[in-house]
Amino acid sequence: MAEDLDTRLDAIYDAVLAYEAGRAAELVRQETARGTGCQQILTDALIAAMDEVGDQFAEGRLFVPEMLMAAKAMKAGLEVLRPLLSATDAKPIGTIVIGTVHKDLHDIGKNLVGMMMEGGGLKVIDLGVDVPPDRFLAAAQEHRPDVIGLSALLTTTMPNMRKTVDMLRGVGYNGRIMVGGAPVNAAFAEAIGADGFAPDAPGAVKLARKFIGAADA
Ligand code: B12
Repeated sequence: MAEDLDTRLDAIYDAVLAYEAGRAAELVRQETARGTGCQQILTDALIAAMDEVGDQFAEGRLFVPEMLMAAKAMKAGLEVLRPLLSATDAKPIGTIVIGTVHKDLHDIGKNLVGMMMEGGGLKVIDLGVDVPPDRFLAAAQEHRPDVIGLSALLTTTMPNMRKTVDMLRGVGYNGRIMVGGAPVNAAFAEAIGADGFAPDAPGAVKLARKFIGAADA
């Protein structure tokens, strides 16, 4: 009953746009219990709602406080999906250090990438948001990760990706570096000397597994 599914996904979308975190979480819970896939809930409801919020913000129809409330509702839904996205019984095939670059506070996409990396068999060390280059460097030295993932959602913080890559390469970090976030693309990744870019969380996992040399990647 495709129509019913659409209606139910619309209800999750509406809950995020109404800033109702509890309702969003409960509807996501009901949807997973029905067996609907995480990707569909993410793409058609939760991420779609954040895109709408971004559009309304760009048009001046809502402001930062509303954007924050919608983000809280989205995060409540995402937390319900966390155990499903990060579940794995396998021993980790490698380690990724991930963080949002300096002066950037957006973490929903980075968190989603982290959850799916765990599900893809990687050990994840999450440095959080507003991470300056030297903290990435310290984490690289401490954890010796196979991959470092940098996230940025603002055009103004993209240069901090370059600074981070420069600092890591400057001290001879020779693992892989991948970048992502809405304003980032493959050409930018190449221009700053990163090893790769992925447009979304499943793509990020595929790329990390390829870097690590996993059999299926
Ligand atoms: C929610 C939100 C906020 C929240 C963030 C809350 C939080 N905890 O994250 C708050 C309210 C704090 C916020 C603040 C601001 N925001 Co804001 N925000 C958004 C919004 C609506 C949604 C972002 C989001 O979560 N999307 C959903 C996730 C799942 O998608 P994603 O982040 O893109 O991640 C996916 C991929 O990009 C990729 N990915 C992400 N990271 C990585 C990392 C790697 C390694 C890889 C491989 C892949 C990857 O995989 C993810 C999953 O598929 C966007 C609009 C938008 N459509 O993006 C604006 C947006 C990013 N914000 C914007 C702006 C302007 C701001 C502010 C400057 C507003 C202000 N005047 O204060 C501040 C900046 C604060 C700061 N210093 O960071 C602009 C940026 C414009 C630009 N070109 O730079 C946007 C685009 C809105 C707009 N249309 O104008 N924001």
